Amino acid sequence: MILLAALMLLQQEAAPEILVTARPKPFDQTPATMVVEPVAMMIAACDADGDGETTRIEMETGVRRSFEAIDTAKSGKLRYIAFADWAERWLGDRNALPSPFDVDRDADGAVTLQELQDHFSRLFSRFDRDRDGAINRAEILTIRTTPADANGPQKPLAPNGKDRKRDKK
Ligand SMILES: [Ca+2]
Ligand SMILES: [Ca+2]
Ligand SMILES: [Ca+2]
Repeated sequence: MILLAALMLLQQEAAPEILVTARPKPFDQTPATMVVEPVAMMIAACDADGDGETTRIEMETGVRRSFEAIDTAKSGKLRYIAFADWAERWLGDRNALPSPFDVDRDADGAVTLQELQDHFSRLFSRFDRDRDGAINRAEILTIRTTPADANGPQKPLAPNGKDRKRDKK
């Protein structure tokens, strides 16, 4: 009996070695969050031929259509209230970026189609990372990598590890 008990004790002591081969907990990995900015969503929606990529021409056509849908009086400009209507319809929220102050380059209180096209042209250059003249879905994704330990996500890093402010304009 004593011998048997001693054997069982030995087996129990040996048991933890098996646990060493266990896979690490999933939460020890770093989760990535994929999001799309409102303007990027709009650019993707301008893909007219359905090939999953938006060319500059497709974007310009889509931006003009979006502008004309709000500028029903055909005045050629959107005052800031009308611009908020435009943002609500096409970006999903009246306060979604870009703000009218960013787009209205001559600060005359209204956004012309040309000012809007110029702004989207700058956005196009920013999103078209491989410079092939078209924006694919991978290029509009913003991937946020958040370091996490067993207690959950920690302080977030800059998206893609880059300084987004530098790429803004
Ligand atoms: Ca296309
Ligand atoms: Ca203006
Ligand atoms: Ca591209």
